[in-house]
Amino acid sequence: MKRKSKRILSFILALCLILLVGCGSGNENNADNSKVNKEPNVVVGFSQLGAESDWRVANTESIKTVLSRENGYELLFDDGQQKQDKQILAMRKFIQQEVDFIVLAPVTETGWDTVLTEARDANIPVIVVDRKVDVEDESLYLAWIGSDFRREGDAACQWLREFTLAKGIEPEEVHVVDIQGTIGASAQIGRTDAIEAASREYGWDLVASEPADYTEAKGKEVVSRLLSEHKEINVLYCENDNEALGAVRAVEEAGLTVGTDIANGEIMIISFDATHTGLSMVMEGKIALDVECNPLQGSEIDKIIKTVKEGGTVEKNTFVNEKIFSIDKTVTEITLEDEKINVNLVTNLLLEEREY
Ligand code: GYE
Repeated sequence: MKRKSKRILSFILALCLILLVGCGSGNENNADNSKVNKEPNVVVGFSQLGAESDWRVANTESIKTVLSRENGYELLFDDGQQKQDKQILAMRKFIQQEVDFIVLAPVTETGWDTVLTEARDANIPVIVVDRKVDVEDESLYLAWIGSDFRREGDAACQWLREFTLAKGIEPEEVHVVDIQGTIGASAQIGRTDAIEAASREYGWDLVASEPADYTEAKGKEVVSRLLSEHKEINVLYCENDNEALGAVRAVEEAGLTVGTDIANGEIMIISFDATHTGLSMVMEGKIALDVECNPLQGSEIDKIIKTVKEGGTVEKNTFVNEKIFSIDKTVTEITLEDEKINVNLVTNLLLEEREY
């Protein structure tokens, strides 16, 4: 009897042991699985050109959010502080670290051939975002995602032409200044080309063109000086919202008024980006027209990386879809033939209706 109960006891103990071991190994497996899931399988080096504007901050945020650890990425981020040398150094570091992909948001278009060749020799595909690179051999980068900056500029000029014609303002009464972005950046080249071409074609007086590096501080400084030098200025074509913000401050500090009555001394502000601050200024009546520039490029980068990982081929150029927002509530869609993305930053924002 005693022996029998001992046997039963050892049987129960053995069963418990098996169950415990079983549960234990099960737990371990679960722990391992969750660890595996969190382990990044794609390492991306991202050389962002800087943090000069609200647009740029939104662009960085979009890329960081999508290329996250939860989504299987390890993102190595470097801020180039608007200096090409710094960006090249960062790219060389990424190459040494043997990252799987490099994402490059280049400060200017030229000067990338050597470092892109180094990346290609190391078999690291480079995805260019926002501004373009101007290289001899296009196979030096895998793909580009961004905006049609010339088209954005043309949309702004078209709006200004229609607006002034409707008001009965003669072309030679339009005295416009181009507050340019960073010289040599695609966004600057496209937007500047557009205002130069429109001024020639429509007969506007393009009083001056000066760069303000896409920043509010520089925008204010340049506009203050130009307003004191050229009393006839009545349109400020600012190549981004931060410059436009600086321009509004400069106009007001000079004792002048921003608005659309340019035949009677008001100064009209045209801008690009359509950030929240920019659109708020449209609603306040301080910016007459804001052309959207879409910074949300993270998910498109993710798609390209996934396609490559699955052995597929990717589009060389992907354009983002954009709109214009104006004081007269004209919301005109700029539809690009080969549009790939349709993420509009501000589609829900309703602009106040205004007479002009
Ligand atoms: O308009 C400006 C930023 O390259 C599109 O750069 C970008 C421009 C954008 O600093 O705000």
